Amino acid sequence: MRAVRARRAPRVPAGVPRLETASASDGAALAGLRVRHHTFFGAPPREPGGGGRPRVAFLGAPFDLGTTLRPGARFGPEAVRAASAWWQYARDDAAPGSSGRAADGRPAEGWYDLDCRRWILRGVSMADWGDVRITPTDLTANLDRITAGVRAILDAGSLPVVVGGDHAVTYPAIRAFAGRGPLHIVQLDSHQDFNDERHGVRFGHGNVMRRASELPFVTGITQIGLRSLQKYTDTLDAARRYGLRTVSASELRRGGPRAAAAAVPAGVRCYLTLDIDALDIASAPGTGTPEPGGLMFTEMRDAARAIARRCRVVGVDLVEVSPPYDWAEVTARAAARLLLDVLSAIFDSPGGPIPKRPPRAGAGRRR
Ligand SMILES: [Mn+2]
Repeated sequence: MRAVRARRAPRVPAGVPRLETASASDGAALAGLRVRHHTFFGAPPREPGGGGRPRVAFLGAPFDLGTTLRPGARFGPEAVRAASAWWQYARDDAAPGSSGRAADGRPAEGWYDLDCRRWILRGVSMADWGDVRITPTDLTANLDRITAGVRAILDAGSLPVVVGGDHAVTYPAIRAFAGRGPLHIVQLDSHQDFNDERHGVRFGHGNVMRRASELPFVTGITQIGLRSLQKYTDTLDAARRYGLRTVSASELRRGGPRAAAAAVPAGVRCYLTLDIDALDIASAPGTGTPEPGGLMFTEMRDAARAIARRCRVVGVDLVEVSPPYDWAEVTARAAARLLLDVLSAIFDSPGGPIPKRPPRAGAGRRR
């Protein structure tokens, strides 16, 4: 290896302008430079005033004050945004005005899925609504702002996709559906999150499904992928009394993802909450409370897809991605791809949540 010679200006390859000498004539070269701000899948940010009515609206909830033991999920939204850059909503070599962005009023390009052999999410416009502002120690205000954000998305007529944050963000998200009709909650998770209170805590990530079960418009809860060890008989009793529908990780593996999805009542209005720790600890190490014995990516994805086709999904969240425990973006990347696959099952299926434009030519319907 050659020694590096000091005190010599680096050689600039021919044709690359030095920035300090760039002039108007270098416009073409400068056009190749960009400051990159990640949004989910490179989708455009929310338009001022909330116009444009994208069919999917992503909302980051960088909140992890509900976490037991290992915090870090507050960094989840940014990590999933960065990982999602691999799957760009619009090609960045497209000419301005033909980028397929919702802001242009043009259809989204979608992606061709080589596994499914069809286009997915073609014409499904998306926007990144940014993150809910989270302030230290103020639990009530933080949860209220999450509710307000989801409510605003619903008022805009878009499908809210909340990216956490720990699982505590799900309760304020579900609360935003008050007054909009009955809701069945489907939870993919290794834990039940059904504790009433521990040490006086009622809104942590381990209480979230209990709080959801108390909402008058929540008609039932189905939990899929369970396998954690439960210590509290009062929680087990409460789960039985409430009538939680449960499919354990082993049951899913034995019966397959479609059979697991059949535990969900067909045709219900459904809020789908995806805890990334439903995946096995090896498939998703970057999470606060990982559990061995979990699902492979394809098992979680296929179960979520089957649920999305069986029900009318009106809200989605993906929680508990915790980048400090991740490596090689394994977890963040799995989370981002899971979102695309679930959204495809929602929007590329007959009877999606929001009235659709007619299917475009070439947009295959195979599944
Ligand atoms: Mn959970």
